[in-house]
Amino acid sequence: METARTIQSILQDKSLDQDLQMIAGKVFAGQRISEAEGITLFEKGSLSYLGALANFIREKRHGDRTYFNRNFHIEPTNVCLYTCTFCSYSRLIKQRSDGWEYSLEEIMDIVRAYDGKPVTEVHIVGGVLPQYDVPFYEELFQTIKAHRPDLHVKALTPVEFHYIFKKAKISYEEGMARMQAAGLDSMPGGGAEIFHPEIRDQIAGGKCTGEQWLRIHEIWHELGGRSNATMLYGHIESFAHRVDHLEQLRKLQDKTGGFQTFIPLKFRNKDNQMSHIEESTVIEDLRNYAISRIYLDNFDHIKAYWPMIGRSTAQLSLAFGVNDIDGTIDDTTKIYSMAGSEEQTPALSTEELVNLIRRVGRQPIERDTLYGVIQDYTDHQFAADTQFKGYVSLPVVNK
Ligand code: V47
Ligand code: SF4
Repeated sequence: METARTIQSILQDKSLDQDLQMIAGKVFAGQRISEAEGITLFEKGSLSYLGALANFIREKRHGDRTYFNRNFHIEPTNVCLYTCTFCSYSRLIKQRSDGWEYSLEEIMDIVRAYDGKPVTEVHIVGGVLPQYDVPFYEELFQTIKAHRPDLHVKALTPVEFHYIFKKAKISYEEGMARMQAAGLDSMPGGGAEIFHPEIRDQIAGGKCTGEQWLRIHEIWHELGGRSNATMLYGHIESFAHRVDHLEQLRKLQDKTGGFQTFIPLKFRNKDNQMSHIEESTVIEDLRNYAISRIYLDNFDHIKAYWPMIGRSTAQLSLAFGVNDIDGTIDDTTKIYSMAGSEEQTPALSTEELVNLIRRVGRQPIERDTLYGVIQDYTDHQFAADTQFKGYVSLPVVNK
């Protein structure tokens, strides 16, 4: 796609705001933008301007390549002792009698249900409860690995780790080393929310702090592990809080290089304590993807999590800096359907995911969790290849 011309036309636009002009020049030259410039982008950047810059970076790094994987989720429980105001799992919202609390055997039944299916990753995350402790997770990871050694275990977040290590009276260092020895392969990006205490204390009080979240990822990276990072946006935070969050991630990434993917998570407002807050618009969602792509110059990948934003916005996001749309999921996550996402039973076959990416002119690549290429589907013909209707141009960025 002709994005270089698009960013060049921005550079030549004499009527453009001076600050935005400067930032476009930096992005074109591959230079890092400052925190103040990040805030300027949020305050003044139009959708088409941000899209042109983010797509320029995306295509410089990845061309049209767009990654997905074949995965399934296990949520051991949908009850939680914490009371995050945005979460439909919180005990304030959910009566324990409405919930599920799987035993190790029940979790293994789910793992075994995928025997013989070509999934490469299990993503395990859910609420925090006392019975899920260090010995429980050690046994769980060991049992999964003994059953299916090639299945990548992407599990838990610093929220659980902080809680279980404190309870076991062990250090983060010892705890993460034990998790790794038991079979933990990588860490998903959850629990990050907004790091700044002004916001975190109001929406996620009591669970690990922003500093603790970052420290646990740092220790994991020092052990050679890889992980993801998220940001929950579109509730009570300001643009400055979002930029502070991105800055903390960029700093840690400079130090360790252990993050693979950044996943902005749009706040969904059904059945939680912040239901009165209106959800962000699709324009704000796309602007947020684009600014994340521009700001996080040391992150390889920006992911749109389609079960949360829906398939159409996921397609659009591929023109706003996103180069990964997660996985097939197989209707195994409830976090977003319970919080009001359009995707009430999220599952896509490989063919559907491939076509979703192809229909907006990008190249679908199946990856493993660590971004090893499993298969390039660009020219792949499915047995009954009836869905792909050819490239449909996007109106905003390609003008
Ligand atoms: O930490 C909870 C978020 C996260 C709501 O690493 C909500 O590949 C919006 O982190 N509205 C967990 N968001 C999920 C997560 C994740 C998902 C997909 C891929 C990866 C990855 C990580 O979900 C929580 C919280 O920030 N969340 N409730 C809600 N109402
Ligand atoms: Fe518990 Fe996580 Fe929900 Fe907070 S976001 S209430 S820690 S499940």
